[in-house]
Amino acid sequence: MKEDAFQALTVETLAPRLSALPAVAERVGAAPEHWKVREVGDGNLNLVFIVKGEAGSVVVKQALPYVRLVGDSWPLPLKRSFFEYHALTRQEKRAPGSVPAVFYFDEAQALIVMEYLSPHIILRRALIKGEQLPKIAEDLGLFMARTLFRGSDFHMETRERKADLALFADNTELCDITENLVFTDPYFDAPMNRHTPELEPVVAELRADRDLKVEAQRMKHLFAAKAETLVHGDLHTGSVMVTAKDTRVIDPEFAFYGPIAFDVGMLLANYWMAFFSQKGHEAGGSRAGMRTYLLQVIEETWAVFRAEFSRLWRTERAGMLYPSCLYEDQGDALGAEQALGHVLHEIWTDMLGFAGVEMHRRILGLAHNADFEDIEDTGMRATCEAAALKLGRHIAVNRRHIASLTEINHLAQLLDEGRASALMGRQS
Ligand code: SR1
Ligand code: MG
Repeated sequence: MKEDAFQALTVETLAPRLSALPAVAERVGAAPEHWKVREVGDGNLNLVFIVKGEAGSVVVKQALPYVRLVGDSWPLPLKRSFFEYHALTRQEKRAPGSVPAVFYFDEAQALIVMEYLSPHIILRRALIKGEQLPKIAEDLGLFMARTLFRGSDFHMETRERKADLALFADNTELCDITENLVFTDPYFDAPMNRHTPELEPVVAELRADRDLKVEAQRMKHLFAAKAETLVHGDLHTGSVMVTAKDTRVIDPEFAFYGPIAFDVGMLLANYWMAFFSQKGHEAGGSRAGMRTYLLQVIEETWAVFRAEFSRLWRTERAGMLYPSCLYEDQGDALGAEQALGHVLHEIWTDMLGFAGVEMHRRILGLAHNADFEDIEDTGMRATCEAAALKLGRHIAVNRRHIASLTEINHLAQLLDEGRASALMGRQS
């Protein structure tokens, strides 16, 4: 494809426009007249095509110059595709096999050709259906530990890391989306917000909650100022594709240098929301097993993340921070362990804050989750959402005083059973 002005692809134009690309033709087949093209994008921002031919299939993802969810009244730069491409290549290097293979990138057309994952489905969809994926806790715990540790000053050569930091610093518009939609809009009556009508009393209480609003802004402060590592930036269950045997992380267009805890908190928040939504998906039978499974996934994900992060700390700590010349080389391995304890503790407390605000923004803001949205009975939906809002408020405000996930999961169960309804506003 030539470097000409951007043109959005369509189902009709894709084959004629991409048939000359060896990266596509080699994998799909040389006869474009036999290609079958489907647009399957169900995210908020982009076009996604599956191109199937005699030889195989690929995915073609193209950014649009506006937010797809809202329309062309909200322009959004095409360069997010550039950041997605560069994040994918770094994630593949740092956590091999965890993202789709990239075959081709065209910056002017904001287009990435990548591996077609089959029979994978979006993790969020699997959890809504009640499927228990046996590998997600281990795979995503490892993915986060490896990408987040290896993109930081704990590991990278500082010159290379600063160059990368500068590269991703230009992803300003996508950061701006998160800064507003996640950390600010949910806490006042912002124009694009919406919520389930039956939630009104809970929403009013949250928006009047000074401790919560202060904590949400402290999380935003961290998000904006703690340029610690290359984060995925949008690691929810809609950004993961799964089978029982394989887990791949997709869609890192929000990647930038931010806090390690951000990805971890966002992912766990989406598991808690999946947990609270199960009650609304019980038409086909009880979801008790699914609830137990989701709480286990949360605990195991964090345990795997901690263990792998600690292993990398002990074996790959080659960056400028906490250098071994101060500890191991002087026979003070315990000093390095003490420092690791502090680093992990900070990730833990920050992770809880990010998880809390993520739960709020998916229920009160612009971009909602299918976990709750697919519950047609709005009374039931509001019951599920209210429990998630309360847990989110509790872990955000009290994050420095919470010792374990067991404690949080116990509270989640009480809230789900309607036995901790007076929680909000009573602790801070
Ligand atoms: C306007 S974009 C809304 C949301 O969709 C993306 O997936 C991000 O989560 C963003 O916050
Ligand atoms: Mg996305």
